[in-house]
Amino acid sequence: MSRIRVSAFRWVPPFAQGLVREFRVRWALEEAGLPYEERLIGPEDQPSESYRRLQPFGQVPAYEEDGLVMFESGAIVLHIAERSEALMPVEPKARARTKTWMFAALNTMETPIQNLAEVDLFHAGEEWVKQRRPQVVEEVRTRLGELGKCMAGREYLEERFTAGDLLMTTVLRILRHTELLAEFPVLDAYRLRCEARPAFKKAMADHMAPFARNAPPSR
Ligand SMILES: N[C@@H](CCC(=O)N[C@@H](CS)C(=O)NCC(=O)O)C(=O)O
Repeated sequence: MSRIRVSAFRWVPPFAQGLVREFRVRWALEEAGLPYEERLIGPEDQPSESYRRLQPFGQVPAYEEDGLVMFESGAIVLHIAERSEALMPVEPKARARTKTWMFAALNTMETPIQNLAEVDLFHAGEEWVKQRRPQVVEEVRTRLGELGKCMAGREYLEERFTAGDLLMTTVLRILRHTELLAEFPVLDAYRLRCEARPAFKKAMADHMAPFARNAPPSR
């Protein structure tokens, strides 16, 4: 069996805990039943030459497997999904649809949702935010409304859980600091359905464990 290693932050502030992108990879590996090790890093590692060889932008996740090095959570999840029926059906059209939803999650949905997270979590209270935020919220609402229509009467984006749902759930979770998802009960129920999966829970416990161990002493 191949030896897989995934980079993760040793510690992040509470607002980011549960949202760091390496969680997607942990969840995919759990769904696929593939064991892995974590490579915990800190701010001192991010600019280092050795880490940049794994992740050119100094971010997490980086993924190592038998001499293969990958970065970008979406590409890594795709790599795992391509050899796991738990994440991607075998039938060619169903595979193409799975990939379609993976890109929709990361491109169409995550872009406006991440914009809102940036505004709220990194720039709260700044003068320009007062002007810009209402428009950003409307962009998110529009996309949630459209996705909600696709999900009406369905349990998953396609006939069964796939890597598309995995990525979509991790994107919808970014809105947890707002009430926006609650405006679309079908989407909130969908998120909860995906989060109830045993693989999600195991991956989340493993994602959170280093933060508890490495929390800075409170001042
Ligand atoms: N598109 C990248 C984004 C990765 C990313 O934004 N990682 C964040 C944590 S969620 C990070 O490492 N931030 C630190 C930094 O950018 O310096 C992916 O999906 O892998």
